Amino acid sequence: MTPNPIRRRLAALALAGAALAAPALAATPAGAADAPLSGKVPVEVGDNYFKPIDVTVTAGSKVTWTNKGKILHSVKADKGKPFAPKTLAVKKKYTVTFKKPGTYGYYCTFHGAPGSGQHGTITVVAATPTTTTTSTP
Ligand SMILES: [Cu+2]
Repeated sequence: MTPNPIRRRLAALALAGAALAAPALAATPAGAADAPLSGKVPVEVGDNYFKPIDVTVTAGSKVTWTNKGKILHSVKADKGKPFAPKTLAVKKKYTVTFKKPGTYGYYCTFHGAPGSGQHGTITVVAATPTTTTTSTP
């Protein structure tokens, strides 16, 4: 039996396809980084940091801070009261639903201050569907 030439050709095409797909995948993170998150959005509270530091969500999203560190932390808005301040013991969670678009800086009262130290930002954008960057199926 001789090897099936059509099979060979298909295999070659599959390899070529994989090679072509690679640059497309590499190109996506640049745009995806700025895309707002929605639904349930986790933020890690570590020992003297928030991760990610800056989060962009759509209005109506729930942001949940979880203290994954070994010491006590807190979450308090830089100014005003867009949400109630909260002290977070180890392993505790705190969820806030952000309804109004805006930029909300917050900090840990033990290890930060407005705009510095253990500090983070939640940016809330209107929930209108602006997914124009969706790639072809
Ligand atoms: Cu802290």
